[in-house]
This record gives sequence, C-alpha cells and structure tokens, in this order.
Amino acid sequence: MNKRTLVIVVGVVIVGIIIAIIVQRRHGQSPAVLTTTAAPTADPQTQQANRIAQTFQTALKIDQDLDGLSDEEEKKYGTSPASSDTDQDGLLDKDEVTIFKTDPLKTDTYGIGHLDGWSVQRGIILPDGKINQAQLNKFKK
Ligand SMILES: [Ca+2]
Ligand SMILES: [Ca+2]
Repeated sequence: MNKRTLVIVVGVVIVGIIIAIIVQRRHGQSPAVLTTTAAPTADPQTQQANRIAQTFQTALKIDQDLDGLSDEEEKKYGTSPASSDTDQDGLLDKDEVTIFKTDPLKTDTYGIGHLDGWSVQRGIILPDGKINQAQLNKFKK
C-alpha cells in the first residue's frame, strides 16, 4: 500500500467516524434537549453542521497535495502545500527532503546538468544525497 492510498484510507476512516458520531447524537437526543439548548442565532443542528464543516476543512488542510509533507512542514521548507512536486523536477517534495536530501526548490540540486528526478532514476543521486560518481560519468556528455 503506497502512502497516498494510506492517506485516503485514513481520511475515509475519519469521515466514517464523524458520520457515526453525528448519527449517534441525532438519535440519542430528545426533542426537549433540542429546544432547550437552541442558541438564539442558530439551531443546534446548524451549529453541529458548522462544527463538522470546520473539522472537515481542518482535516483537508493537513496535507492538501498528498505528498506526505503536512502543510505546516511545507511552510518550513518553503514548498507549495498545493503542489506535490514544487520545483517540477520529478521528485516529490517529501522524497527530496527526507530521502534524497535534494533541495525541493531547485531542479538540479548538485549542478549535474539534469533534473534531480532524472538523476535519481539513473542512480546518480542516491538516498542521503550521495552521488554515484561512476553513474554520473556514464551520463556525462
Ligand atoms: Ca503536502
Ligand atoms: Ca521536486
């Protein structure tokens, strides 16, 4: 199971739990409770719906682009929370910062002359930002 699938599954589970809580509360409340707790500006169901909408908005903002970096982490790295590959070099933002130690804002971190994604695919850039010099020499022009 890849990370995107896992994020989607977790999201579906969270939505299911929220729906179960809503259904349980609606069936558990008596009409007297509904009338005595009503706020002057909005009825309890509207307030509940607003709270649920806020919860969904918060949940959706955790990792908008599903690249594995939370929106807060994206702020820290200066990457776009709306783009999984901010610099469009073929590597996901998270893979750049956690695996290959490449700059998620530079398309050619080590000045190889190719996109970082191209270099990773050919085994030139290795995990932890190591360079395979033999591979690099193979592809030199
Ligand atoms: Ca993200
Ligand atoms: Ca990238």
